[in-house]
Amino acid sequence: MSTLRYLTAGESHGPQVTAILEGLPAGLEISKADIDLELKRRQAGYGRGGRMKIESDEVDVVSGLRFGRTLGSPLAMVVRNRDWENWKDEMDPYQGPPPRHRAFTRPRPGHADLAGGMKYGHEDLRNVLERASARETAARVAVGAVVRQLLARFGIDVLGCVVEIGGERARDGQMTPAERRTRAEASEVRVYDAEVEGAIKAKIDEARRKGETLGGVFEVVVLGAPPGLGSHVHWDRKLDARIALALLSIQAVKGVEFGLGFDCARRPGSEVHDEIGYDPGRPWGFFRTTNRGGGIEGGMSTGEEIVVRGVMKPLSTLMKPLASVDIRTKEPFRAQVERSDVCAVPAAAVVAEAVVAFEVAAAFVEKFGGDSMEEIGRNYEGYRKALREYGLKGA
Ligand code: EPS
Repeated sequence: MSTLRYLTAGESHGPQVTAILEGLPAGLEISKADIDLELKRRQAGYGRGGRMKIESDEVDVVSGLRFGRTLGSPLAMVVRNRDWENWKDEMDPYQGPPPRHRAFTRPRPGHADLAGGMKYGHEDLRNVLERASARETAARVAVGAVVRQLLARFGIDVLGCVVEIGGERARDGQMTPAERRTRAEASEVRVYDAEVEGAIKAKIDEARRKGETLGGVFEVVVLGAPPGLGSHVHWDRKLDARIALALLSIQAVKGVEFGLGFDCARRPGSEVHDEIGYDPGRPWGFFRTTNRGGGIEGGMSTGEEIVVRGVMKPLSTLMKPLASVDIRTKEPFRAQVERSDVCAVPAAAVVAEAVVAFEVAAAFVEKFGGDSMEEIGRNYEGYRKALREYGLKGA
């Protein structure tokens, strides 16, 4: 069984964020331009704050790649923080604190500040917030951009968009995934419903005026995944469980649902489960007549689209700060005001695409793994053939 895994490192105002992706097969063509495009998509979105005017993210692949192809060795990637220039003294790895240093001692309700301070014994909560920051997601998007290139070789595509911000919800319509993508990409809030886009932007403007922040819901759809990724045999091999973990690990994400999700609680079984059909003309022979389950049954992909949504809470850095306590003096204070975004749900949709792509790629490599792209290709072709034969049995 081959394993694809990654680690990220980096503080928000340190020199860089770093990702190491291990377990990639050799011979995968990687385009730097495609990684940079994903990084750029993550930076966009109406509602971002001043930081995104400073950063212009670009990847530097520093190991594992030669002449544009993976070697099979760990792929290390770096995204530099331009803002580091302004934080060199405050974030100096070797010496300090600098003379004008002021510790961050007023934790923001809803942020990692206080729980992290208590857990690690930090008296300057910057030691927590720097790593808790969603800046880290630049590294995850770089990883996602690489594995998407692997998935694309096997006809698997991942799309992310925003479905709701601040209570303004996109109407589903009957759009094809391609139409949705085109519209979401053209939208400043990554929403495919042009009418609701204006309402969302107005809500974000209003939140900014009021010193508020806004959350919302994003959706990720995986197209072209074969049946049988993940497994029913053990809890930590279930594809939906892994995707849920990945999405919940994105900063400020509070919930995840697949297909009908929480709406399953309000319907009888006959309106929840997807009936099964067979048509030798379909890619996998067997198919579901509906996709209420969101493309995963028993922890395994069914061959239908995988549809998952996540909810992001409003960011906890408020310009209209909530009540808190200074951790040194214990005096009640308004929480510390830090520069931040008003809404980052459009960015979260891009991060969600990346982490879902990673989980699907990890399950794919686990099932079809080999040391080279050719070997994975052979294994995948063998499985496709086996599925065709499975469908023809008894016919
Ligand atoms: C973030 C706070 C803001 C965001 C940041 C995440 O940064 P700063 O504190 O420097 O103003 O802009 O997001 C990014 C830097 C990014 O690349 O997405 C936070 O506290 O999570």
